[in-house]
Amino acid sequence: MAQGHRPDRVGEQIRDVLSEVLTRGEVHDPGIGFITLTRVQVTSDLQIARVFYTSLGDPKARTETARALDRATPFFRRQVAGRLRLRRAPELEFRFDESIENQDRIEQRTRIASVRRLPFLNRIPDPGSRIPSLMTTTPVTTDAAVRARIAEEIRSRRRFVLSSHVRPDGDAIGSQLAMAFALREMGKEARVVNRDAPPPPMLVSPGVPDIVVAGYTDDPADAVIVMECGDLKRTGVEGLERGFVINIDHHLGNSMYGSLNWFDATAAACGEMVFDLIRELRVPLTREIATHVYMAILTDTGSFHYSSISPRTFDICRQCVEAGVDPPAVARAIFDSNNLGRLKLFGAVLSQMDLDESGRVATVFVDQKLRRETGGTYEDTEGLINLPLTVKEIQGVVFFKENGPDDWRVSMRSKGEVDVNAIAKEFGGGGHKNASGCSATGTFEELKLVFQRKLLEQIEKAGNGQQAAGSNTVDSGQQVADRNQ
Ligand SMILES: [Mn+2]
Repeated sequence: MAQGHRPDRVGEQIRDVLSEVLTRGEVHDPGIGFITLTRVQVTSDLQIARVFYTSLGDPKARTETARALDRATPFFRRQVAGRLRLRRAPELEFRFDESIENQDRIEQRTRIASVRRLPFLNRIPDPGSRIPSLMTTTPVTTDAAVRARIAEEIRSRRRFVLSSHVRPDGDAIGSQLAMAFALREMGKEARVVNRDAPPPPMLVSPGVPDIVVAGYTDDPADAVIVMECGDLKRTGVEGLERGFVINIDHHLGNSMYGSLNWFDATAAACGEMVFDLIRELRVPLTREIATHVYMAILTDTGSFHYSSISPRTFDICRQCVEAGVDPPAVARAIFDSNNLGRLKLFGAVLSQMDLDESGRVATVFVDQKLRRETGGTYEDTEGLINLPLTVKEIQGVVFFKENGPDDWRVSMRSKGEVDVNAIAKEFGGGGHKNASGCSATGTFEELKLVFQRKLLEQIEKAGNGQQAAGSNTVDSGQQVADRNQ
């Protein structure tokens, strides 16, 4: 492949990059459907690359695919330029491969490949190695395809361990318990293993008593399903890595650690994905399952506040309510179950809130001293960070929690286009655009100035925080983003 003349070589490289991008599910446009790249033809001046593909489906689906590819073209081109280190990547033109002969061949391969279970799909190729050439002639996975694969694996296995991130939130607990109830409906065995106990408001949830709180498991069963967790290490549960791991998540930066990876950043909650999977498994939507899905969505959208909400979110919720969920009861259980220590802690933290000179960046902190005085815990600070954002002028919040001397957990929230994920990434953390976290060391006073400055920079980049009234949008998974540290 390294030989041959340059346009051919570049064509093959482009095909490899695009296959990889598609296979790893980096494009989240369901319109793309189930496509196969057949060949890439590059003009001799390297200006244009024609990317030929086939797709399975009717003419309507084909049109959709063509449109989706059009929309994604700038993204693909950036990927090509970045990965092949080209100063100027060729223009990409996607073309449906009309050759019937080719179509037959592909369909045949599809069948063969699915029997062989495409072992390399959804695995990150070793960065040092070439992408297997087979990949370029194999159907790429899309959300629907990988979900179908996961369903197939679940049907063929009997015992499951379910896990999620440390300090689980509503989406973690909701997704896991919905899945656990669904698996049990199928007559399977499901064990939920988390390093930390569920937060107090979720303790009323049916199924919580079955959660095993442990940092180790010596029995990864027939498969491990990790939901709502960006990296396997973040489960805090050792021993899971010895199992067949199914990774289902919606966090940007998911490390694709599973034997099967289903990643969908467009989901407002991991619970949405779990819902779709349960439907795929044709498990009836019982009240227990529906309640946990609803809880996941309610909490991960900040009670339906955030920009990640889509029509799909409400469609799922509608089905949950039809299945017997009682929304006011769930809301009361989750939001109106504070303890007094938490309320006092909120009061103490907010009374010490600091605003920068612009009045647009708020800083709050909790140290050990404050915690002791109010009798609250760090878990009690959940949700506190969102309160400063209810002030119209405030565009970003930094929340410092003291881990130890000069050692802080830093959580950030922002509105609209203000990107706090960019700041968190500088410190080795991450999350979402409007909700991110990291760790930092230093004195509170110096860190406060550093983060205030960085947030102000992001606010200015986003257009001085000049936003339309009512654009108080915070991304999903915001409680989780705190923990992405
Ligand atoms: Mn989530």
